[in-house]
Amino acid sequence: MPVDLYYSRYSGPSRAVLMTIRHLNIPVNLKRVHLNEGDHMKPEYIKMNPAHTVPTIHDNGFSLWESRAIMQYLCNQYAPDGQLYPREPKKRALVDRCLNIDMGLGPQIGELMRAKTFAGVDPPQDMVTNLKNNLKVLDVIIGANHYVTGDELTIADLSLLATGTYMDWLEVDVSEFANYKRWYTTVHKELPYFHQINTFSQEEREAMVAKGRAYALKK
Ligand SMILES: N[C@@H](CCC(=O)N[C@@H](CS)C(=O)NCC(=O)O)C(=O)O
Repeated sequence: MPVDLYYSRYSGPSRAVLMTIRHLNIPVNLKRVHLNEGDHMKPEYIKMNPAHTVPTIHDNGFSLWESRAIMQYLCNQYAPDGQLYPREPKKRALVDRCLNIDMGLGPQIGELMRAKTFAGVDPPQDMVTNLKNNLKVLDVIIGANHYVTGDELTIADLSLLATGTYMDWLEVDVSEFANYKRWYTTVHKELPYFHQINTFSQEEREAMVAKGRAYALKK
């Protein structure tokens, strides 16, 4: 039976899960959630996910939200011996560490997006500095690795790549993080599904921003 994925096309965490699904060739029913129209606040959605976030999956009677937990579950359930979420404890710990760092980036990106994109104001400098402090740590972790944690692609790459797409959108200058920049530039090109999932036309971006502003004003 296919996995139901409730997602928003613009949401980084949703895109990270979708990349995992595509990478593992898991049959999926895509269920689009329009955040700017309040789909996620409807009682039936909140019943499934009281945190009212995307992504959420429903797999054969089992509901789960939090993108990184979903990615870990999908690997455990559908590709337990695969390299995307290695079984070996130390390798897995390095993946988990990067997923946790990525989780810390989420709210920082969210704040920047609310200021820059939706409110149209310059974000306070400390917002940018906090984000850059995390990018600096990632830059050191990546070092000379090809992928974030070593020689193999893992869900840490997929999660961080989805987050990385916001850097361009929010005009965060990553040039001082040479390893991070090299990793992002090289690895996203290797994934055949990356562009279809993560690229938006200027028109799509503008429509999303306009709807986001209107929804924020209505609330
Ligand atoms: N840590 C969560 C974050 C999910 C999240 O905040 N998603 C946003 C879209 S990117 C959302 O659903 N916002 C609606 C809301 O919080 O009500 C995850 O990784 O799944």
